[in-house]
Amino acid sequence: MVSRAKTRLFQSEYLGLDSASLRRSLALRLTYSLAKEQTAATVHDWFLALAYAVRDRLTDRWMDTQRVHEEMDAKQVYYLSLEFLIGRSLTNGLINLGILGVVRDVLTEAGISPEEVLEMECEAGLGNGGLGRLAACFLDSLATLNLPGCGYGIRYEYGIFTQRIDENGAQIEHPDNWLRYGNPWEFPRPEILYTVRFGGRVVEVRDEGDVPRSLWVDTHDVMAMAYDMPIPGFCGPTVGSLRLWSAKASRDFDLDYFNRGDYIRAVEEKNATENISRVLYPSDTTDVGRKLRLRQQYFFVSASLQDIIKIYQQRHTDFELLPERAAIQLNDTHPAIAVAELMRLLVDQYHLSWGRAWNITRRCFSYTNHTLLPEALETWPVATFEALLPRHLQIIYRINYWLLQEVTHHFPGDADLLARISLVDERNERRLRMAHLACVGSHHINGVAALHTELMRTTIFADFHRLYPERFLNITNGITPRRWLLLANSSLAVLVREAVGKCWATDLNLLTELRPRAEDAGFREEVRNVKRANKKTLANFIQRQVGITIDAESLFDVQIKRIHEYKRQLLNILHVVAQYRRLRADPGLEMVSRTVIFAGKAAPSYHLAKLTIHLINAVAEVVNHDPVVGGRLRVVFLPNYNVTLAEQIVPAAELSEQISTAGHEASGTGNMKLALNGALTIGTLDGANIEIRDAVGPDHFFLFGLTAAEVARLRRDGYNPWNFYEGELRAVLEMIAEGYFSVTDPGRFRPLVERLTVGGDPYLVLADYAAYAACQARVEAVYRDPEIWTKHAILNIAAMGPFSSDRAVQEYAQRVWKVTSVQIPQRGVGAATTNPERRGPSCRQ
Ligand code: 26Q
Repeated sequence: MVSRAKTRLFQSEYLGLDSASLRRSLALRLTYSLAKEQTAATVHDWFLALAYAVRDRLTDRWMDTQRVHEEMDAKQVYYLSLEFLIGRSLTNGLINLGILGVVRDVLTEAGISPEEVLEMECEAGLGNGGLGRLAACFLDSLATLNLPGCGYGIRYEYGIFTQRIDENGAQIEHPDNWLRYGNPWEFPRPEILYTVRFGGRVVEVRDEGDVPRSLWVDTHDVMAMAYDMPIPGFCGPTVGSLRLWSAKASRDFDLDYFNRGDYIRAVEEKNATENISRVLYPSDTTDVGRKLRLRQQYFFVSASLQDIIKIYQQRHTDFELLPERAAIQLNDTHPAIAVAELMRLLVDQYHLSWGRAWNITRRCFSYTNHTLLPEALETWPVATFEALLPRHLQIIYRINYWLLQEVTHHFPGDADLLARISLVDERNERRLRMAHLACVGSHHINGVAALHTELMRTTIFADFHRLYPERFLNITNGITPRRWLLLANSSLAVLVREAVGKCWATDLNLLTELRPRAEDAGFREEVRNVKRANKKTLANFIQRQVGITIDAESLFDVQIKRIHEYKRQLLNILHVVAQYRRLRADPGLEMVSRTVIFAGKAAPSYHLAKLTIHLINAVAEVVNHDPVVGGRLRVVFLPNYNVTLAEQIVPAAELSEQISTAGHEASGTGNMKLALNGALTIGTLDGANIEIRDAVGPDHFFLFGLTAAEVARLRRDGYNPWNFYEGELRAVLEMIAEGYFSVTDPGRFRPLVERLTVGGDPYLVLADYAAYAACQARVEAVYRDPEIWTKHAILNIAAMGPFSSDRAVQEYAQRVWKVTSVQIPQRGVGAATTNPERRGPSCRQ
């Protein structure tokens, strides 16, 4: 065995953070990992060589982190999520190691363009949107705050689909084959392998002590194999982990067919089994009753819990202490089956009594809800569930029995309450309510913004709140300032550092020190210059991507998010059409020149969302080519919205569209990213908009529209969109319905107009239209004065401290998980001798 001291010596020689060490690493990696001469290396080879060089420098810290956590038997956070929308890792790794600048120089000296190299990376798009990106921001914060923890999810072979726009302007989905060229960030762990069972039946037996036991037999077994990714903290010693499971057919399963001589059948079965981890479901509402989705959920939950227990058992024999060593967070109901699975493991496998097992289980889990939309609340038909997980169904029934006993005890004689709270929805086809399972099995239940939590307490979970009021709490979402400011907008980051010092990236509340600078004309000028440069960069990008020439001096008005009716991209595009009509009616009209930028994916089966994309592109086609407009209005739909694209758009945005129907957007996090980068928000009183507005002050936020209470009242009293079908709005809707933007197929967009009229306009687009248009007029007036606009922008940035994911994660750690940070000794020798700068404070940049 080589001692750790010797290893460190090796590291100090080879894995330094100075340019000489990095140069040597790149050369070694090109030769020995890629077998390429420098002269023959492709840009992608350089990308891989650099990724390996970065990875090597994270690995020792990563192993230290794991060893120290193990030695200390530290309580760990296990973040269970079906989605982790990580994005690219290379720039993030370089920044967190503090070597982005050095590496740029090394590559440039070698005649390689650093930008081209960084562009080679395929992003890890293992999520649909906000919930998945939140999981990624939280992992970044966990590591940066030195909190012991690990994410668990699925290593999808195909992430969220690649969106292309066809020549007509419609969305086409392509598979996201992100692993095609290899993934330098993952460490396959073929030895970390668990069996996950499906199907079969349950037999009741008695063991040697005459104790009744349930045996789950005749199952179809799938193996879960671990792939680990390092998650570097920012300029600190901790490197956290993300463990993703991949499905592998079990060998026995194959052999059955092989032995019967059916080779083809054996291969087909193997593929079918491994389909479990093949693809991410590209929907952000329930893909109802999809069996594969339930398989995915149970697959990753079972593997993760087995892993958590194995880790626990390295130091403990008695399960009593499990809740003191493991805090398991359920990211929405997608992993809620974990409640039944932990019970099964404790009772069936480890022979704990039901009562003890339940007590332990309940103290391990906590649950975050991310949506109030009824169609997004997961339920499974009992029949589907029983076929796949018969033992879990029994366990859920037993949990339900005790739950209903408890309800009866506290609220005797209330049959309606029992029916509402039951884990089984008995109306129509019997279905299991996963949110109820998550609630009953968790010690804390949180919403993701103040309004959302309040609505949870008073609407969807009102009954649970009555039963368990102490379990409910709010933790407003946050975003990592490292990726969303330091990485995405380095020139603004430089200004911020000059103004408030270098620690802002780990102490975002320091941004409040920018407030007085709103009055400083010189600073305003600098902020404006940064924004102008970012806008030029985005304008060039748009030119290259979609061939549209835009005026870099125009107002960059941005709506970037999943396409969904409640997010109301239609409200925005209706207003664009209205502006276009005004220009046609009065070609000499004086208006602020605007570029309205959209990006976002629609679920492949969500027809109205896809049609909305089509409409946006159709309007763009007409508006952008009409000489009457003369550059005063441009509409751009940027295809394939993902983390990487967001990093390009966000720094250039000036107006942030957060216009969901009040009461529908649980939190939103794009709103935070845009405000942090100096965009002003036009928004409703929904989700975290409310808290953002409170933080920046009402004078620096463009508010419009009905409140959640007004929305509820209007719906209750009978909302009639025809009451708003008049004037300019009516003319706009008629233009769309009559085929102005679809001359070859005049009826194409009629379903959208019908949805807003005869269809009842479920998200109150027409009701809010007039207020929105009036608010946009106020936006225009303010934009005419760049000094005032910039003042508002600076005050927005200054108020973003509370929206750091560090604050959010810190709240979870203290209020929910009860975990504390663990100091990992800084690697004295390795890094420090070669780069004395690394001894500096942890917030060094
Ligand atoms: C469920 C069943 C079947 C298939 C897919 C799904 C599914 C997948 C993803 C359901 C929901 C999601 C994602 C939801 C989501 O992203 N919610 C967003 O979470 C953010 C983080 O809390 C909030 O900021 C957003 O407001 C919320 O919409």
